[in-house]
Amino acid sequence: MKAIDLRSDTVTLPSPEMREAIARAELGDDVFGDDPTVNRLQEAAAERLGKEAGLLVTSGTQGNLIAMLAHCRRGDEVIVGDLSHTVLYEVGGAWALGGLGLRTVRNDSRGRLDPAELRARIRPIDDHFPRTGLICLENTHNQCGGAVLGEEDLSAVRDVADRRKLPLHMDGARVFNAAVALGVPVARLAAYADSVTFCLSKGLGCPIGSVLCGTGEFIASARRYRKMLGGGMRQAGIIAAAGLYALDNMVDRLAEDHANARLAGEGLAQLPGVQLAPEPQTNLLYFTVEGRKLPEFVRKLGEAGVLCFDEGGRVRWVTHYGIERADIEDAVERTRAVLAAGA
Ligand code: TLP
Repeated sequence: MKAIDLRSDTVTLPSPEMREAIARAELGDDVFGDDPTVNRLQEAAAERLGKEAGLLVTSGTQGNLIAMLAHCRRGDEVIVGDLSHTVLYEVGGAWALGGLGLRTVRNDSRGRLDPAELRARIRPIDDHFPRTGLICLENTHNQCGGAVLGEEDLSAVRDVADRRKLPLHMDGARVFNAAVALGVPVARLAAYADSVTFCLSKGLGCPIGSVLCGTGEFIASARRYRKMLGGGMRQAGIIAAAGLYALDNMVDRLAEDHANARLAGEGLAQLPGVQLAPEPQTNLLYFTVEGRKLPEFVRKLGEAGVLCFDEGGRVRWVTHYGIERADIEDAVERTRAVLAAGA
């Protein structure tokens, strides 16, 4: 039985063409700035996002932490959504390594921040308070079901940031999914943020890496923090070659992943007790199953060859390169059988 791995879009394996690009990559020592492939990726990524410069980093977590360090001073507070990946899943790096506080604002069900609530969380200038140093947004929003923040949502937050003269960072781990879902160039979304991290290792199908983009001055500072965090890599063109290939060849196909998530949603919604939570907008699909113990249900799905996670009361399926329409149909049928067997 073929395993259908829906745990994350991070499980994607490089395509034969991507492996070919990796094998052919021209290399140098990137800590000396000598790796031509890394340099090309950083330029291509920055151009694509409409920013001055880019920096290849090891992961989305490292990119977000570097952005917080480079925008803020020790002791500052960073405002983040209460359901953001940064506050939930990045090991508290901002606190532990940066001496930065994370101050949360409620994310609504679509991953948005209410401008009035956001304004109220920004600290007044006062000797008693930490300084607010940065606002962060997440697009697409993982815990909010892969929800897309559109230009209106982004501009509302940008407006608050501008009025309070605060920088805005976007955790755009899946920002290309957002752009494809909206049918706009990714630069349109990136334009609302001073810095953006996007992941190569998720829907874009690369084995490793993320790129942080921003102004030239910001990236120069980010580069120092990357080194401090042990992220100065050497012949990293091996990684960058995959990224360059992905920017040219793996972006438009994200629409297939979105269509597959919708297909999965339609199939699952027909099954007894299954409730989508919420309707999928991109490649992430969350659902609840009434009257079942989820850890047990997810274990039974695994035994049936449908690999996925129980994310605190919801099941998550993620569609990605390597998962075809037929796999989704199969996964829904296997789920139907698991439910019928009473798991
Ligand atoms: N998300 C992973 C897990 O950590 C949960 C996943 O499978 O979805 N921002 C967002 C919005 C993310 O979803 C992730 C990874 C990251 C940042 C961190 O990226 P990495 O894993 O490269 O550090």
